[in-house]
Amino acid sequence: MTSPTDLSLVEDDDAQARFDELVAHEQRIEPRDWMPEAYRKTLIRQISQHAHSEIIGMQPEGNWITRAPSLKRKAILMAKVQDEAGHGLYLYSAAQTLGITRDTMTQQLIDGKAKYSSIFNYPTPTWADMGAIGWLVDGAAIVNQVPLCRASYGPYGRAMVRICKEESFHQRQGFEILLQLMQGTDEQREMAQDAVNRWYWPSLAMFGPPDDESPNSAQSMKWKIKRFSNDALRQRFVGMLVPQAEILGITLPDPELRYNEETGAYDMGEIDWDEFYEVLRGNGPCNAERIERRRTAHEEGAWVREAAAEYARKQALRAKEVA
Ligand code: BYC
Repeated sequence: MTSPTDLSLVEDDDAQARFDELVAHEQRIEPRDWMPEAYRKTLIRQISQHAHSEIIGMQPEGNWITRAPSLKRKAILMAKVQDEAGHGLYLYSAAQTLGITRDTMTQQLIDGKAKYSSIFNYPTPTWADMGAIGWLVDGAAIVNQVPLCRASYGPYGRAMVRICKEESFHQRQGFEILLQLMQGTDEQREMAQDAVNRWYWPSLAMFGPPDDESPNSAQSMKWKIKRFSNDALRQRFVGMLVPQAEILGITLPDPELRYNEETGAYDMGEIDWDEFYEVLRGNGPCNAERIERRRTAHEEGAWVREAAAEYARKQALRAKEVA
């Protein structure tokens, strides 16, 4: 005789087989589908961290909106920062389909319990930082995120398609800021080079720890959430930067960087992984400031959330009265 527990095991086995088959055949897993608990958890982890990165990522650039050097630059920068807010919202929505609420994710962020990209814990002291962020940070984001458009989880992959389109505009605007500075005065060229010197290594670290120290990669690749390893994407990024740096006339600050004919890839110097882990532990130059700013904005925005909820309540009441 089969007990109820045995039956649920049989069901789970069938569901697991169906899930495996969908993933193997490049089909999408949708919110209504059964999925292993570990797959759900991994997605919530990655998508919520990604959403937080977009939201915190508004701060380093937001710093320059009121000080942009021209009306045109200000309008472009404002549009870009608004795009980041939009990316955060698509991603929070995708994460919500997995059974976590936006309130919970926000609370985790402002309590300092959630991770977000290490890159946004560095300061933006000059206008050239807007160029370096666009060229390097958004450039890294594109290389990392284009493969995520094919992530096995439907809502995540679809959100990434829209995000990647906007990221390419972001990357170009950064490149163009640097290009203009590099065609300017000696002082402007120095400012551009200095910004690239400061953002280059942290942008390489954005791809995550080396493959042999990346605990999540193997499983995420089996599930087809990630399609390439951290090191493979980092390598692709450097290959993309070298010819662009030549056009800009900017030097990438790695004396060990050279093309290796045998491997067909660039050899590069060692990333400062101690610095990376320190930033992840909350000890980067701007971690505390970023979280504090987010917490304040959340608290100061409470009246907007309350007003929206009250408006929705009144609308629902009115609809009921009419019916
Ligand atoms: N910063 O096993 P691993 C943007 C963590 S948004 C902080 O390799 P995984 C943009 C990792 O979470 C940029 N933490 O992990 C926005 C894990 O910790 P937990 C964000 C990092 O998930 C505005 C541990 O280290 N992009 O571009 O397989 C303006 C071990 O790592 C970082 C995304 O989120 C880091 N850099 O791979 C402009 C893309 N790297 O969770 C631009 C989506 C690693 O086990 N995410 N960690 O405690 C991904 O592709 C992957 O999550 C990662 C890491 C490649 C980042």
